[in-house]
Amino acid sequence: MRNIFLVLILLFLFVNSAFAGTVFSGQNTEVLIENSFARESIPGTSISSAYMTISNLSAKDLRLISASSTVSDRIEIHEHTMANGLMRMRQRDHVDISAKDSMLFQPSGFHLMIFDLKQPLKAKENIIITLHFDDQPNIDVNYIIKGLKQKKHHHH
Ligand SMILES: [Cu+2]
Repeated sequence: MRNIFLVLILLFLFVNSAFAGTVFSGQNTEVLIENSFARESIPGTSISSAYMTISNLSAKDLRLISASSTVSDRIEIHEHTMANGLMRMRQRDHVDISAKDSMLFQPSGFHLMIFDLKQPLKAKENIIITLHFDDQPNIDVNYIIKGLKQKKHHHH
């Protein structure tokens, strides 16, 4: 009886955290995408950026080569770098994720830059971005749109 109770608690915690924290976003057998979100677009602009964690579950290196979506015909892989105390953004051809490793796409590092949005992204909506890899099937990833509030914007 006690064990059943414990299992129920664990189940509750698991389900709860699955819905609250880590958001299931997209997966195949070798690649797992978690915690994906994009920024609400700044009024008057047609750009946004998208973030996620990509985990390479396979035994060989993984290469992200591009991203595409119906919301925009132009999504680029970008990286923020510090140069002489200045934050710079540069486009990258690809991002490599080592075997059994994860890569965090976050506001101060790698991100997907979305240009030429066909319509503004609004908080709490969702968009699908398809990630393309050189040696793995594409993955359709669900990105929740987060409001602008806290983070400073980045401009091009
Ligand atoms: Cu960028």
